[in-house]
Amino acid sequence: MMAQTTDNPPRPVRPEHEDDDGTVVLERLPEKTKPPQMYQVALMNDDYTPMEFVVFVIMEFFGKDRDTAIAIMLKIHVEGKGICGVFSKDVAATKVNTVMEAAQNAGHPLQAVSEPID
Ligand code: TYC
Repeated sequence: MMAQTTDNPPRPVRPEHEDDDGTVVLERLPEKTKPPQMYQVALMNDDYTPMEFVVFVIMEFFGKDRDTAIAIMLKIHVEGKGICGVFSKDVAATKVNTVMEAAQNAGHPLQAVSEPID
């Protein structure tokens, strides 16, 4: 059995009632497991990171083809921010770390953020 998480607390059990023959019946409501909270990873625009490095990051760490990566990079450049993918909390955090480490190693100020989505 999976461990209970705070996201999916035990569902209430209906008040017990007695059957016709006096048997006590405890009826559990059907389990409804909510899907996990998902996180979008976005890159932020800055004035210094080369466009080609951003394209490389989006292709390498988010699995996008070159045309898609260019489109996302240009959206970030124009609008200030762009979503590169949607992941579970842990995977999103790892993506952010991976991008930030690659940027730092290359000497660029590129920033990545993870944000919960609806
Ligand atoms: N604005 C940067 C430039 O003109 C390019 C850039 C795009 C930087 C996207 C960061 O997330 C970014 N070189």
